[in-house]
Amino acid sequence: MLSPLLQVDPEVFDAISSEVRRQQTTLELIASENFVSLAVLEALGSVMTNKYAEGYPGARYYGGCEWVDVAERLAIARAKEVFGAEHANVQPHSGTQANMAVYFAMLEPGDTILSMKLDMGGHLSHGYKKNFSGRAYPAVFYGVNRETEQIEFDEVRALAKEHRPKIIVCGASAYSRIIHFSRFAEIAREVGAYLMADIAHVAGLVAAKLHPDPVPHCDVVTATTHKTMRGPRGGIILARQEFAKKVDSQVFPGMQGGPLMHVIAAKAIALKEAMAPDFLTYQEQIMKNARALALGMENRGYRLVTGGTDNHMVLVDLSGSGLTGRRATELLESVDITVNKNLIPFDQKPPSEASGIRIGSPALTSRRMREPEMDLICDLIHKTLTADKDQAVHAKVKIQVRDLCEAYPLYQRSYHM
Ligand code: DSN
Repeated sequence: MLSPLLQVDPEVFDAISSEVRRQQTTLELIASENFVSLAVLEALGSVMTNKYAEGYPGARYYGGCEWVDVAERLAIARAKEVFGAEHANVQPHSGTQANMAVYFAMLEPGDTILSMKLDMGGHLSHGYKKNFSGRAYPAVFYGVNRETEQIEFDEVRALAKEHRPKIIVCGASAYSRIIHFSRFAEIAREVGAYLMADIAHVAGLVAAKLHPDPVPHCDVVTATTHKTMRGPRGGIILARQEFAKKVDSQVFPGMQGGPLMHVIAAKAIALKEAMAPDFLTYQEQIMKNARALALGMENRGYRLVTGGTDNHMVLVDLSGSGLTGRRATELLESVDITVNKNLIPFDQKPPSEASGIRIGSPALTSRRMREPEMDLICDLIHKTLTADKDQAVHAKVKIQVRDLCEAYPLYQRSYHM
């Protein structure tokens, strides 16, 4: 039988089939990407997408919500259990929207945010001037120490004392070291600020207790479910009970209308998967693989920002290689290795060029690759970057990439694939 999608829309069918092939045949090293389980995929393609459910379980503005209520209640209960949180809201469509709801709940327009600078590892939604967060709220930024390239708590404290922010935001998108939530909490207490942790990147490591836990130290914690958590694309908010009502009312009706119930069902599944024993093994392997990537790149002569990694990502400084991050990304893409260009601390180059690349281990760990494969991948990266325009070398690397992808197959059982 022909797939309904193929019959209705061969162009989109073709785009999806080609994307499946791209994911199967490339080495995915983007630190924020992952491959969801077939169970999560099934929920994302389910009839729950048909349902309007504005409101919360048991208190909706539409009839017929009994089954979406089951899914949302499961997601909420599991989020609270996985992260040990007093309250969870699983409706934000993304991490940025989770952050927006928190700001709406805790700040008035004009209140100051203190957060990590975007070009030192922070995130757009932490007060960047072109993002809603920087337009609605004055933002002051801490960076990293020039020598250690790590967060400097004396700087955070001094800025907090000078600017008296209403909220301190900790958490990063391009930072390969531990975030010490307890130290941020001390400073927040000293200046009477709220503390929010955005653990979008390290949520899976936190859930597995391999990274310090923000929940006891923060008023509110936001996360995405699609990075190390290996769930559907989306956001969640964890909060102390005292902020529960405020947060909920700012997600809906404050910021969003109807929740994406198929995504919420998929979040429930991913959270159940996070409670299974092999999730811990998976997260441990993510960290081992990131350390293997760090070692592999260092052994081949590359400088790593901060000198290494404590989590799932490595920032590689390419300024000694004569390549920009953009050029390296293009070269690697030509041999089917996917990374992203990334600014390094105190970068002299603009973001469109950048002096570094960010590489991460979650996606390839989901394909069950381990340390020897990470070392081989570093070799392939090094060969590609040093061969520059040598087509013969690139062709050889491409074959090795294909062999590796075939040895660690992805999505072999789904009807689409
Ligand atoms: N775009 C994400 C990342 O790549 O880190 C953050 O939202």
